[in-house]
Amino acid sequence: MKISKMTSRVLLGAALVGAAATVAGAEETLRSLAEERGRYIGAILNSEWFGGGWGGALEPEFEEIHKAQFNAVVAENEMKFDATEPNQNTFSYDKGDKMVTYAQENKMRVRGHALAWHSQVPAWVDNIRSKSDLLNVLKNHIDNVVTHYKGQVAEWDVVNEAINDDNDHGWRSTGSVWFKNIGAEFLDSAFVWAHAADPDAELCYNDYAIEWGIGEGSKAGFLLKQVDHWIENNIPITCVGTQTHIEISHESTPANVRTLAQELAKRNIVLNITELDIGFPQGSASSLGASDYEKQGHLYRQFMDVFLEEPNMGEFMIWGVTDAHSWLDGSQGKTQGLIYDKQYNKKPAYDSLVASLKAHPASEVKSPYGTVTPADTSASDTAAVDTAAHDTTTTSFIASKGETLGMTLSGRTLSVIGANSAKVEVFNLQGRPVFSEIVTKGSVELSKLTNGMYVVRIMDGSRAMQRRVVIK
Ligand code: 9MR
Repeated sequence: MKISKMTSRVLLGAALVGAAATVAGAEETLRSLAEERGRYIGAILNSEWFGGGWGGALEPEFEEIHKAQFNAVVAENEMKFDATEPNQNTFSYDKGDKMVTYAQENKMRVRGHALAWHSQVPAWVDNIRSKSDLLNVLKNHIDNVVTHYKGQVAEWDVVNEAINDDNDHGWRSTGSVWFKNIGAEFLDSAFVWAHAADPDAELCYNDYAIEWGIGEGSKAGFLLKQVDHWIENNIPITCVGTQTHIEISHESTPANVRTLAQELAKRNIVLNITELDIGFPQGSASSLGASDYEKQGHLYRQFMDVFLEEPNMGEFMIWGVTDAHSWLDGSQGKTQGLIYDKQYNKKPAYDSLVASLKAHPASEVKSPYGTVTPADTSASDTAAVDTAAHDTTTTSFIASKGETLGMTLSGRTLSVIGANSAKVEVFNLQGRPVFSEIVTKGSVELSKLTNGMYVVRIMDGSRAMQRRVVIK
């Protein structure tokens, strides 16, 4: 295992706390409130912002709000297959790179969306029929894209929308070049290849309509069985994304998301809300009144309540910022689903999110990214080893350079580098401690842990480091 690179976990935490510092004393925002709670709140980015589209560049308010209110981003279209590999083995990263640069400048976490998806694949892929050719294409795509963004994209939607919409709730069989020609193994392979390309990235299965309960015949019920299959077979999935494109009448969905989160928590899997919008019926905009927007706010709040109360939820991503620019009006028969109106005024939904955040004190909100929150954006430098100073009065880690502390994992033997004696702690993905020992002879056997992913923290006096490991 290489230790000459800061872990993505350090980078992510760095983004969280580093940005919190910049807003200290400044106006309270969704971002500052989420950061205090160790959570991410985000919205899409799109190339229109960077010029062109929607009849021109976006209004300046878009970017101002985006930077102030969010600490996470996802590209609306620019990291999809058709955007990143428009011609075979010719990769195009310009637009995605711009977004990553913007995210880094503004200390935001980046979600990568999406590697294996039936939609938005270029014609050259859709025309391939040979299983082995397609496996090669998918592997090459994942290798290249994930490697390009290694250490910069914290989390990938490795597979997107692969479950059928029909009531049989098997895998999507029509319209998917991947499933039709490869079969279900394309999903397993995609996770394995993404993990090989960036072992520190969180890897998600992302889908819509999994906010409809986990009962017999449900998409989420089918997904849970697949998650069990993946865990049993050491397929490196770490998270599920519930897109949550819903309508104002879908009042049961927040409770369903809670149920799904709790089921996934039993499996050590994080649940993120990845594409939230709550639309009204198309054409209704002119007749909507204050009570309608209050109702929309109430639903937004319930999602935020669930998000903050379930310890294995980490990201709350909204599929847009303002109703002036949303995919809903164009293609979904829905409208007015976001938290800013067309004139960039905050809607009741915005206030509801703030109210929910304030109602959940930071001390009571757990973070799925472990109990540790690394700071200092300088952590994005490639230091010689992962290092951090541990502040014992809080659970936060403060990254510092120039120290040498590291670890290697070989099989189940964890070796400490750069310290004669150190405390080794292992946490599951919910941040719960599962192992703790003072190591005096350089290494420790993690023999009692079940197979899976963990966060290992090593402390030697004021020096500390952590990284995610996979135990097989
Ligand atoms: O918002 C995206 C829109 O601009 C694209 O035209 C559309 C094409 O498929 O994809 C939209 O984003 C989708 C996302 O990638 C996956 N989940 C559903 C989103 C809304 O359709």
